[in-house]
Amino acid sequence: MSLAAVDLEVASLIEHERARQRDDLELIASENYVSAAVMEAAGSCLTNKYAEGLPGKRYAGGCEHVDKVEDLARVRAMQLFPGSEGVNVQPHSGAQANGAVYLAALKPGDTLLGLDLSNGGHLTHGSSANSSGKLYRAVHYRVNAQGFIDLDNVREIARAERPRIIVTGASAYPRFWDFAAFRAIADEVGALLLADIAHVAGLVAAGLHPSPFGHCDYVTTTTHKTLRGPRGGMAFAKADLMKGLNSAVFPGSQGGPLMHIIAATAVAFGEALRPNFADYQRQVLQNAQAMAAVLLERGFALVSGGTDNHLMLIDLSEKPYSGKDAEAYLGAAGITVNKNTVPNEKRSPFVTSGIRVGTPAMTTRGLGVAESRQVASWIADALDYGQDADRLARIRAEVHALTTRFPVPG
Ligand code: DSN
Repeated sequence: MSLAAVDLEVASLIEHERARQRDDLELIASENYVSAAVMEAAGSCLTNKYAEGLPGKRYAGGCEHVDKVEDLARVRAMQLFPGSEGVNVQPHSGAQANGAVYLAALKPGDTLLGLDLSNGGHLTHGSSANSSGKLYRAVHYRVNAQGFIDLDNVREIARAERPRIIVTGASAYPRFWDFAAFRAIADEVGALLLADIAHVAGLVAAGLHPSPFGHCDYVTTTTHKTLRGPRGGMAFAKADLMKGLNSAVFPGSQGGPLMHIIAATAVAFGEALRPNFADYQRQVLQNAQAMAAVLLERGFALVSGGTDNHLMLIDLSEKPYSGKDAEAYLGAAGITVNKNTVPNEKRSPFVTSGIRVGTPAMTTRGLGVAESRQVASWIADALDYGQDADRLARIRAEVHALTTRFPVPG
């Protein structure tokens, strides 16, 4: 029986969400649209299967097919990231992947050094609200006045605090990471080095962002952002650290892996290994450059003055409205973004003084540089005239006319 026949309430909510994703412009930097093939694998009968353990060493029978699926995902993951030495594709999310690395590498109370949350870091990089900040002694580095990672600041804190692990990577940082420089600091203080590349993994795979492999002891990522797979996570480690990492994932922190998601991940990685994936990532970057240029022309401040990657942070500190207001104005104009803290944030995380804008999803539906410039103009108009409901409605109609021309995959 179809979903609608069994449960009209849920079916109709899914239809509303499908329409929202189709009609509005998705600019949340951590989101993307998967292909129909990835969606099919994620919705497959593999959701029925328990497979605790690793391929060939399971705690349940009947794993002969899912073993091959997980092996495909692992092999393809390592092909996507040359220099990787081992991977576990079972973490249910990026947060789970980071938690497993910490479980493998740290003892409770050990010191972890990561990027400050309000400077673009992630909750799992030692926020006091997250287990990473409750179980471990978390200290943080910050960006400099220009909005760039301050390596002098990192070195100074590392020398003073002697962390057991240094965490690189971010949720809202628009510039490249210098993993070699972090390796030198980690070596100087005897720390392990983790790169959480959840945001930039697709760019790394395409060779458009420096790779952490060869520099870091551990690398974690989600699978659903620039990598364009199903919602999930994975964790890589140097060969001699893989056994500990595998035990930290299962039985350390998870039970049965989500085999339908691992199958969908294998499909997405197969897609990412095709040459047109690098073309897509190049377009993601060109679109981000085009949007940043228009926003700067229109007088908006961008954290660090621009972007090297798929996202930019509009700093609204000097504007008479907050990030929360801006998110609402843009939402009324059919453009979905998220409010975001900016360096030296004065407002609460629920209000903020910034918005984060990303190009992965809109690029997947085929928007190019000309459309990106148009979208940035709409953003500027919607922010400049946010109190004018008629104007926001007119922008929304134009947004919908554009999105009709660029269907979402699947
Ligand atoms: N929520 C993700 C993001 O938007 O970057 C990170 O967890």
